Amino acid sequence: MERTQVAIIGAGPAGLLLGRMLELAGVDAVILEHRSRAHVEGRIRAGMLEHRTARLLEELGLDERMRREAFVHHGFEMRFDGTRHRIPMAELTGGCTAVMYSQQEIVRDAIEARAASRLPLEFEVGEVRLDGPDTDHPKVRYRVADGSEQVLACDFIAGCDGFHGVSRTSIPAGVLTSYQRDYPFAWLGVLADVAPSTFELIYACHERGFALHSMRSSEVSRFYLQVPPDADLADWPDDRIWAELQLRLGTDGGAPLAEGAITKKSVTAMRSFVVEPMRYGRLFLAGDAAHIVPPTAAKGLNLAAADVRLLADALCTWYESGDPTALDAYSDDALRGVWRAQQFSRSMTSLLHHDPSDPMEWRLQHAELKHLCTSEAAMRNFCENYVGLPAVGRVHRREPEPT
Ligand code: FAS
Ligand code: PHB
Repeated sequence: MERTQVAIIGAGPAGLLLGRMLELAGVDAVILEHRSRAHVEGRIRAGMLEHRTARLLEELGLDERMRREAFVHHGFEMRFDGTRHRIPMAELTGGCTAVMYSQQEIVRDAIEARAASRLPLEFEVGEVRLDGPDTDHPKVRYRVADGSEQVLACDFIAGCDGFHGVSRTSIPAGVLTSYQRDYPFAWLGVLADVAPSTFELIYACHERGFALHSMRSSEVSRFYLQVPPDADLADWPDDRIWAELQLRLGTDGGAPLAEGAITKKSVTAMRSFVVEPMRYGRLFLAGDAAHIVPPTAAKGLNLAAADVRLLADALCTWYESGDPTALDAYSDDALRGVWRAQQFSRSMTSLLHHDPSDPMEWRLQHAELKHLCTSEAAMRNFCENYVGLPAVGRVHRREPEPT
């Protein structure tokens, strides 16, 4: 039987950033991931970091490539009825910016850092099972490539294994309360080998549906189109995607989008989901394992980082002093930020997507959009939510060895 202090299930942003914070504090952890390294590093997901997430990557020493390659945005555009409106986000939030640096780059940087530190991160493990998460001596059982079973004894288990993971579903029925809302549309996400048409993001509210112009680098653009929840990629050939993007993101007299080869397309369902509490004994849930937000406001990855910053602070405090207060407060502290992000993500999703079955809602959305784009107070409130909450939780450092 192996032993560690914290067993981390999942090598997505939550698991990897938690592992890094525990490493800096001198707390032992093992990360168990059931997909391959290539699969984990190749997943196309989030693209925008809140101010606090970018600062956290700097504190963790994971910012070297981000500083070189990321775009720093001070504002974004709203488009509707053929008009365009720039929202000066940084000016309205005391200088908070958004950083365009994709999730897969963060995952790559964090995996490389863990390999450089020669710390345990096991890919392609199978049949992960949690043993006694509600006892003082939990274990994680899993199989390795040769089929043999391993048993990892630990003090704590961090369930960072996403929405479809094993951690949340290991908690007995009746312990958790879950909240879910499914939306009557999905996002068709597109990667294209073409330079972004604008430096900043463009959100478009159009009667044919929502569209977003984003980016991954100076040569790669990222787009999203609102599609029906059961959309089939076979119905979306490249020329139809470009035609829809040009229509929905177009403005009166504005230049068309630059087009290029589409290299990836996928459909993502839109849902809001939260479980309470985010803890069961010595099992702590973080990130998508505990909550899912519609991607409209780019909160998923940022919430995962906020959760594990709180959890790492609480775990390190317990190891340093035996004080369980922060561990006992983790779920409530994390859920405050989760519900704030859920409310804003729901609000931004409702504001920008079109439900043709509700003409009155469409009029109400336009009234809100016009107010948002003309009232400084409305813009300030929107931007305060968009840039995210201030960081909570301390990044602990290992005490230097006595000389
Ligand atoms: P993750 O799902 O990223 O990571 C969980 C990890 O656990 C995975 O590597 C998985 O393989 C592993 N795992 C699962 N079960 C396991 C088991 N039994 N044993 C061991 N390992 C296991 N967010 C945004 O902010 N903006 C976006 O544009 C955006 N787009 C998205 C598009 C898609 C298609 C999806 C699915 C999500 C998107 N998100 C977006 C949200 C996304 O970025 C998540 O919020 C983020 O990945 C959360 O990170 P984790 O909590 O680490 O979960
Ligand atoms: C993205 O680039 O993935 C992205 C950016 C901003 C959003 C949503 C998604 O609001």
